[in-house]
Amino acid sequence: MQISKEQIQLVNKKVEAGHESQFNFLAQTLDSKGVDVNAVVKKLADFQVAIPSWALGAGGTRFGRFSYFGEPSNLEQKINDVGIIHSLTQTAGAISLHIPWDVPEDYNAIKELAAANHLVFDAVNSNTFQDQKDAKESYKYGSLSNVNKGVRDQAVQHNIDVVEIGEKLGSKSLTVWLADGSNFPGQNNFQTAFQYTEDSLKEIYTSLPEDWKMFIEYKPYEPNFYSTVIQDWGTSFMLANACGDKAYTLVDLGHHLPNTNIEQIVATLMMKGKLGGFHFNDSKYGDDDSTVGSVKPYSLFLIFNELVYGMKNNPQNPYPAWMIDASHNIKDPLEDLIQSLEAIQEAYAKALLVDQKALKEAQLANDVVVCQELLQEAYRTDVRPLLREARLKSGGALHPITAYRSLQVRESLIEERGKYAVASGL
Ligand code: PSV
Ligand code: MN
Ligand code: MN
Repeated sequence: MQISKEQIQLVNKKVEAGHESQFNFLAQTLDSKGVDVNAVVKKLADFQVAIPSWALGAGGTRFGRFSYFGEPSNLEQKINDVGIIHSLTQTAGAISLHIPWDVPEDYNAIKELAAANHLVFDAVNSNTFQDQKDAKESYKYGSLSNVNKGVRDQAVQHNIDVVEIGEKLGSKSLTVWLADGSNFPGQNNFQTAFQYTEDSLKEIYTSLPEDWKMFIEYKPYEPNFYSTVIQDWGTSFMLANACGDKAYTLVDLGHHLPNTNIEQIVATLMMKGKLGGFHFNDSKYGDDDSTVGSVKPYSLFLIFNELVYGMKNNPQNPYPAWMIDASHNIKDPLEDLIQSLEAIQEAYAKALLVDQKALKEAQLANDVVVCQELLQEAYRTDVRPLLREARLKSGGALHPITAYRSLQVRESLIEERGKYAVASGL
């Protein structure tokens, strides 16, 4: 199923007048504070976040999985789903594939389908955390860090194959997330595991095309529960530096121990020009993969405040690759992704409203109270009319969830695909 511009316009018509008065009121208020409202709306309209192919089906836990019905069961259907989200939000103009789950059969047909849905291919993700059918070696005891050279070689080759697949689709980056680690003290030699990982990553890096980037993701625990080889941003940063200029750290919001100051990590990485990629989600306990902004919206705002500062003041850092990396055990995955995009845009818009000049002055004067006031002034602004205006200007829906429901998208998908289709992936 596809949603046409006309269908969206029709749904928008009913709420357009209300939006106009809300937007005008906010625009006037912000204008009187010296905010360039048009510039903010343009930035919001330009901001695009990739959707991972594995987020389109209902997630699950090791205790079970509850289907949401009408889920995509092949790459074509996954692209169609992202196309639906993008037509409603105008914010999801890219899809991120996971190999081998998403290997295209017909590359040209897949590229055409993506283009018809106005999508590009974001980072390709390798998978050395699962054993593949007929694979010679097993990743039970690690992949790039494995003590067995045969296993390391297989994992390196897999990453090189993933890059080749990505090249055929027009991707420009490879994301490496390793499950490697140990479950019990004494199982691994930490130094050897680190050294093998560095050597393997360097080998992958050597066959990276000139205009590609490599993103190295970190995570403190799970699936291993005693140690993880790439456990934190410092480890990822060291490995990226060892590889070279095209290698970067990737921050996944869920991959931190509780109360870690993620905004400070973001600031440091950007200052060093090494923040390459970003995965959005939220968490209460660990890598919960909850909807971004659903648990700690103020933290998300503080992180965006550093991202906005870095994008303006750190030309040494490339424009980061944005992606949602969440799961939705009980929600309609497409509705959850729409909520995620809204939360991301909201935090971004609020961060754009921070009076950076006044903040600098207050910091120099050590006026702690004013510093806090300035951040909270921006955070407390209801910026949703700005998001709606950005969507309206780009042909999206003023209220994407309402539009999704009134256009009966899920019902059509169930009719098209059947109730019990199953997506490949996590
Ligand atoms: C596992 O924690 C994970 O969520 C990583 O964040 C990866 O990005 C993703 O799975 C897919 O491999
Ligand atoms: Mn991730
Ligand atoms: Mn994760």
